[in-house]
Amino acid sequence: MKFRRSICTAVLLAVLLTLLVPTSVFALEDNSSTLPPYKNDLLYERTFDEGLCYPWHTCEDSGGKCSFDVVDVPGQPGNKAFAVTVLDKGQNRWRVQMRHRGLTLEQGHTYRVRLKIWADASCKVYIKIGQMAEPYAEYWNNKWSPYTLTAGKVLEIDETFVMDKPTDDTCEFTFHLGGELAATPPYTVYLDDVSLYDPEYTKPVEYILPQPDVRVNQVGYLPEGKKVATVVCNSTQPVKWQLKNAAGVVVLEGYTEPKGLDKDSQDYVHWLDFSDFATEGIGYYFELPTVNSPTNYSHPFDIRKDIYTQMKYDA
Ligand SMILES: [Ca+2]
Repeated sequence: MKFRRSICTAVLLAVLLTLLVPTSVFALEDNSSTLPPYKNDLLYERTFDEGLCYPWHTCEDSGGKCSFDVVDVPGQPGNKAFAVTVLDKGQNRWRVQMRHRGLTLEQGHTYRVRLKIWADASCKVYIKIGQMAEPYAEYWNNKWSPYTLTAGKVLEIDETFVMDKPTDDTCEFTFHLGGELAATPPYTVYLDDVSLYDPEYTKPVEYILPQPDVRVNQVGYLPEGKKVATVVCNSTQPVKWQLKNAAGVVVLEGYTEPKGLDKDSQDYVHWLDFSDFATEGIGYYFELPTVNSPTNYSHPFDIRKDIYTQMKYDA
């Protein structure tokens, strides 16, 4: 499955780089002939043509449900697109999202936004670039209105905007698909050739991912083994954690066990024991729903019997 390959490749990349250069991910340059230079683009995946979508991901909440994949675009050999299938539209538009986080918009810079989006059912989509947490300031959108998609027809967006607010490093590029905007599920929305270009910006050759608050073993965990993650958190009280599967569905939740100050790192650490969870799967991740931090999550990881043998094959 392409989805599995995409996730596995992303996880493998993270694993290898964890072993080699902790917390670093190298930019995978695309060869797009139509988009601006990759090195001046804030986005790390623009064309999906290698079958990868990371760091694009989906988010579902309060009744919203979706699945995602990287799929071939019919009639265009070699061209792939990010595909999000809306399975349940949820209570409102942000209950189903696809998004790219970790963006910094710099005051006074001019940004060019480009993308192609289409769907196999007529629907609406609200697209914005703005803060990923409260107060959710929006720096670019379609004049506060959703776009209307006509089934099977590609909508191309090519706009520029100036960041006229102070530099903000808490931004995301997100697409709201749920609630009142949705067609009757299931249907699929496709994204391709997406770009956020700033000629004044140069992408670091080595992209330093923000270290998540929940530190997991990115090689993965054995289903029947002891499974512990470390949580870095200032709270001296237990904090709530949620284990989610690749589709964003909560599969287990609990509270951390505060362990005190780690003298080496000077971090206050908690233990998160999820040994009771033995269901094999790929792309699990943690979230700390009550922790108000932009990194209140973990990197994705697998729970599989063959984590160690699989690594040998992949490497
Ligand atoms: Ca493509």
